[in-house]
Amino acid sequence: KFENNKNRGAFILFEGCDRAGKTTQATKLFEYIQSLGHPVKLWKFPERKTLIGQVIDEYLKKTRELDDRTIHLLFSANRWECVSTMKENILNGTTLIVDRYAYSGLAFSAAKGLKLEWCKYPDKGLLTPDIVFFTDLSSEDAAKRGGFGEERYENQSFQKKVREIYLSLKDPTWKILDARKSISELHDQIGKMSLTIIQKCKELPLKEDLF
Ligand code: ADP
Ligand code: FDM
Repeated sequence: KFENNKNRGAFILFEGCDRAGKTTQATKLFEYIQSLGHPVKLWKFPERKTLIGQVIDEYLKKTRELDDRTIHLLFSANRWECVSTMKENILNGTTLIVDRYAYSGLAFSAAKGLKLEWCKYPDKGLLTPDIVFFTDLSSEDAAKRGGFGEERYENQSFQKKVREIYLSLKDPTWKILDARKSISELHDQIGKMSLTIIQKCKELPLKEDLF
């Protein structure tokens, strides 16, 4: 373990609407960073394997109905139950590449009509990402990528609302990427920025002040 966060890993987050290329880019970045010999792990939220994650999985697959606020709190609890492991990894020098996090929580719940301020509160004080790659794609272009799946939220009009809310949430840690670019062009851009942030983070404290 390193003292005072010295030589910690970076917390790199991917956010974006469905089909925007988050999983493709997160996986490619993971392979790239690993090939350079840096300790790195790939994470994804919701983490469907935990007890709370199983309930979330049923909700997303539409085999369980839950009140909007209840599911919002479960998504948040699913992050909190992972946070100590995430922190331990980062402080041990491992870079975490995370596919979706609290911004997804805000965008999807607010798109259903819940107040943003109410939605933010349960995630207040979570580990703060060092950089957020937002793969931006219109819902029309997303629909062209093989159509939407069967899970809850996978339809064009809802994704349109989600995108608008996402874009209202951006802060200086966000890098908005045009997801219409080629997979390799995006990967090059993301790879360069990630190496810079990995170096920078070695000297910076890990923050726990989300929202
Ligand atoms: P997400 O994780 O954001 O839902 P995926 O990475 O699963 O998105 O990508 C959704 C679909 O779009 C996949 O079929 C993937 O191969 C394709 N795709 C990803 N990135 C691009 C890109 N830059 N250009 C064209 N198609 C892409
Ligand atoms: N989602 C994800 C939320 O509504 N809130 C959250 O906090 C998180 C992390 O779950 F529709 C939604 C977003 C998406 C679904 O799908 C997860 P993927 O395909 O596993 O990312």
